[in-house]
Amino acid sequence: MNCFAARMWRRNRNFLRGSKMIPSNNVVHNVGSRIMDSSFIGAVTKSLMGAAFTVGGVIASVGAAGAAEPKPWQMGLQDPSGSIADKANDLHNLLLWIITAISVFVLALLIYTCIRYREGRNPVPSKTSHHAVIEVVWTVVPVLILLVIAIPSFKLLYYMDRTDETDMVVKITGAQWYWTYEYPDQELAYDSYMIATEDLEEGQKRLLDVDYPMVVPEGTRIKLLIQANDVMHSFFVPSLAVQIYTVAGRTNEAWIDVPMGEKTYYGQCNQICGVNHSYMPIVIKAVSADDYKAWVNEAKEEFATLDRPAQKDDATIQLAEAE
Ligand SMILES: [Cu+2]
Repeated sequence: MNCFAARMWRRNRNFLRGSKMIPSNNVVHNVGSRIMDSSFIGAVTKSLMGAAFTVGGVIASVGAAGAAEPKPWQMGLQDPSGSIADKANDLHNLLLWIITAISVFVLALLIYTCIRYREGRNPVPSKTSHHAVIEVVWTVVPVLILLVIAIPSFKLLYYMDRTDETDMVVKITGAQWYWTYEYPDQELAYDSYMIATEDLEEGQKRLLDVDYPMVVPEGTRIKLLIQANDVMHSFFVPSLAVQIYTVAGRTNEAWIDVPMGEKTYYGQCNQICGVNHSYMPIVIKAVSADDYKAWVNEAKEEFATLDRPAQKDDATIQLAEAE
């Protein structure tokens, strides 16, 4: 608020007294802005609220999308896939309406005050500094708004936190600068690297496609055990609404609800992790149950399996040689 507007506010005899309107409204802005993006209404609201939308901008730029990948000039979130993403999308839409209404209300109030209480029309300023009713109103209304936001927000938080009803487990390790996927039940593990631009084949996406994607069966709830080999990374797949940090020496837990339908989900590391941070995309490929079984058999042959006797023997020989 500029000085002129502030002066005008102070002059208002009956309505806007003091400066308490600012902190109480800012609380609501900050809560809402965490989950905002720059969809159409968001873009309009964005122009009103400036920096409060930084998080939304990041979400939109990293992974805005049609099916399960970013598209040029995408404005909203990626289309949600699975129950978690559906619920997150609903919450986002609710917040978008609330924050838009608040922004429009504050802007209208500001314009009205600037015009109605300008110096020319209101030469003798009010010296009133308190008004009990308006102070109660601008405290209670934001509290009620926060309650309306908190209820669906906590519901989603607890829903996302529940990892006990999953069908399978994938262990994911972030490293500079690739991902390792491990299927403990299948005794299978392999690394997934981005395909360099010069090696791209027809139809492959630059900076997004990888040599070996994480393959999962469609219609499955998958528990993710996530850790890091070196620095912090973050496993982020927007259309499945999963984002979780990888931390060395600690295992984080999350789950994804992969819906029915063969589809490829694209994501990226979104924790600055070094010079090649932007070159460690994530690809989750959902395939039919039969294709998944076939893939597991092929992958077991192609990749190193855990507990390979040959590997242990090699290690023993190397150690013996070292001594
Ligand atoms: Cu990273």
